[in-house]
Amino acid sequence: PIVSPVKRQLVPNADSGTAIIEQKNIIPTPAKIGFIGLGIMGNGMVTNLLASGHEVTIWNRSPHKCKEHTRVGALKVDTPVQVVKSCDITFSCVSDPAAVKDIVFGNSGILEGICSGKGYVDMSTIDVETVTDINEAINAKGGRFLEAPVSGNKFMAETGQLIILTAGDKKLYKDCYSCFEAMGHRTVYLGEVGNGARMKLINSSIMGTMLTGLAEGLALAEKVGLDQEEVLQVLDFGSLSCPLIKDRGKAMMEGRYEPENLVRNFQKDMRLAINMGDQTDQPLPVTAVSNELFKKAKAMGYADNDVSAVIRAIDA
Ligand code: NA7
Repeated sequence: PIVSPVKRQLVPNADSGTAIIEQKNIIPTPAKIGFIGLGIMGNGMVTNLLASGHEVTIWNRSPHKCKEHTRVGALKVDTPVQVVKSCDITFSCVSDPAAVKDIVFGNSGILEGICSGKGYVDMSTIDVETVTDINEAINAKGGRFLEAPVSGNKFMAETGQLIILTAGDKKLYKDCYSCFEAMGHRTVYLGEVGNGARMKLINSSIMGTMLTGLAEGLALAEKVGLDQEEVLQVLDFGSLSCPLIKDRGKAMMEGRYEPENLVRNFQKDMRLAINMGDQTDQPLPVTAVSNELFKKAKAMGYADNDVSAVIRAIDA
């Protein structure tokens, strides 16, 4: 894959302890940028696009989420098609395949405005079939399409640290350079449409099994009378020292589930990864168990909590 070069100075972030904030020096593209979907991830992405000097037009299904951005210069419109009509490149980051289909194929959707010369970049985590259908529909109207799902969380979106997994129109990938620089730490180009979704779902299935393994270990530690904080310290001394174990482990231990990644979105990723395994006859027994635990956490009322709440499905 083509990977964006690391050419920025990295400095430790004193507030979070584990994270790193990049010193960026971005020259914003003069292209007009649109952004659809101001959820946890989209909100941080738009903040960084605006902060780096991009001209951004926004739409969100619930309009109140636009307020913060219009105050600092974003233009707000009333429908997805208005975003596409007034912009050269439109990004989206919404919940799931159904949401992406709504904004692309629905009334006043992206398809009504896309035409030759315009680009559409979807950053949601969806399945290969949906992303392929969208690519075909956009191309049939003369538009260009790039998928660009992201690996990361709320903090990484807010600090422009996302890992961006692109595939599709190569020229559009290049045209998005300053936008990806603003939103991400690394951008990877993976070739044909579908490879972004594939890479993202594999990434999610590995993270999901790590999260449920961590939750299980911490629950067991409590049962056998070990201090969970000491368990996390011991993990941090060795090869399991990483933000996922450190930060999510602390959240699990303290029972703080303020969303960095939502349980409902993450369970969707696990479900889509399992579908991909089904289609290729690849057994995914570990992902399947992990998916059941995220499903249980959802059923227990933790859908809108952070993924660390999956520990509730284990110690319940
Ligand atoms: P959130 O915080 O749940 O945000 C989801 C966004 O998707 C939010 O802007 C929603 O609008 C929007 N949405 C959901 N359904 C629709 C439909 N049907 N039509 C239009 N807009 C919709 O998720 P995250 O930001 O954490 O994650 C976004 C993606 O990145 C997801 O694929 C993750 O897996 C990775 P609302 O504000 O509710 O009106």
